Amino acid sequence: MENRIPRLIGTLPRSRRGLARSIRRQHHATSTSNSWQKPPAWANVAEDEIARLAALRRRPLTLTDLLKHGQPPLSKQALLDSANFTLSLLPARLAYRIQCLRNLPFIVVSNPHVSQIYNNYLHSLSTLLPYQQHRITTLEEEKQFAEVMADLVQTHTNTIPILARGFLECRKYISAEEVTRFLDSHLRARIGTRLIAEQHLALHFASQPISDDNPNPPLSQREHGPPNYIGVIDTALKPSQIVRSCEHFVSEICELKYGVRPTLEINGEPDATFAYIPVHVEYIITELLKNAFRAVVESGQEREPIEVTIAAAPDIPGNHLNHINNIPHHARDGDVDISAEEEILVANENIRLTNTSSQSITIRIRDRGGGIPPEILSQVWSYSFTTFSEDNSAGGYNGNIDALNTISGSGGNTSTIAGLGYGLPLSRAYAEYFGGSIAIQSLWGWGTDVYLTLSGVGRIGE
Ligand code: ADP
Ligand code: K
Ligand code: MG
Repeated sequence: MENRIPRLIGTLPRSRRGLARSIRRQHHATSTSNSWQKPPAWANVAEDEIARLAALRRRPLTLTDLLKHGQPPLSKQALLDSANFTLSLLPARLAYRIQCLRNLPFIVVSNPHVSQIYNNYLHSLSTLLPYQQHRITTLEEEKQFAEVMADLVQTHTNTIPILARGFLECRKYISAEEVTRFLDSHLRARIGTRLIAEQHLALHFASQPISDDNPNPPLSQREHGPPNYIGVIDTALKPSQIVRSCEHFVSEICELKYGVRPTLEINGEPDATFAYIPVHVEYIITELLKNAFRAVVESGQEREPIEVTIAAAPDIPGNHLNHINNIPHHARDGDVDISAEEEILVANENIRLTNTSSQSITIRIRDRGGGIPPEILSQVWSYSFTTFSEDNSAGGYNGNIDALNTISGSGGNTSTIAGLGYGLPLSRAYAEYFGGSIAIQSLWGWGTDVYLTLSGVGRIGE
């Protein structure tokens, strides 16, 4: 699911898939040489350059940032602006991540899996540095830059299972709290960095009719990518549709594990739509459904349907103020170093650009799986805390080797029902990234309600 390049390709019109494939082939060729033991030559980025870049000010990413270059009709200038904007953000973010990884205890950074991630960051930074010297001014340069973005996205695809394995192996040397603190900022920062790269890649694919001879092709010549999309953002995302496709996927792995398929009912407003990033919603809903399915089966209540209620916030004037109130005052992005006041200013800027159809959607997932024992409630948000184990022994901060061994090579342990302990904290990181939230209400002895609120971006300039 986190494997966004194949996903992006899946949503592209056929004519553009060839380019995507050639870009992928190219960076597969580069990433196979990636070995942690001996940092390859390209990973030599000068120390003082990393320090200089890491010290640069990083500001939070807003959906406005993502949308501003991508609105149809896409022109040559907008595409070049998007490339330069992307280039202005990424090196500082990567350099700061390199520093954060270095600040881990030495024995942890020396772990082969953690150092593999460290080297991936060095590699990505080194591929961007040549572009820092000058702006991207031609379509040829932009095309090369898009290849660098595809490489960056691909290189970092497996970060989560690799880091999970690394921290599992290092659990004697670093506390669960320290790991959670590191992962929370690292994975939140990763959400933003991937989005920046993927948004430009998506615009690159959507811009194919543009050429130097034809910098502003007439609308009739343009394909805008999948209908309703601006880059990676679906401006008419229907949560009920995503719930159904995630249900299908989770039912399969549930049946594989337990031999039963609980049912799921959707009520509320199944026709509601809003503007959001589909892959984020898919990740969150999959994790929440896995938890609900597991709970009903393990408590012997698999006949009790899981109830999903979709509620769109009413469109009343002034309602958009909710967006400001919803922004949590802690950084939603691990790479952001600004004050809460500034964050609100940025949120305001976001809202000015959106019209009144902007709204938030709350999805309640209600299961009859017995609830969460009060004594573990405070721990469920910690990375690697799980009560899942193949032999049903007591839970803890061990994560689960079995879960790791069956990782499908995508963004998390997507092919197993539970066990890595990353589902809830990572879902919350995704939800909070753009000012949403996840709250759990457990009715111990009966079941669990999970409230997922996502703040949409609305449609911009119809
Ligand atoms: P994992 O599913 O890998 O264990 P999560 O972060 O998704 O990791 O969940 C952590 C723990 O929270 C689970 O192991 C389980 O004990 C508890 N939990 C989460 N959702 C539910 C639910 N709907 N019902 C009962 N327990 C839950
Ligand atoms: K957890
Ligand atoms: Mg889970």
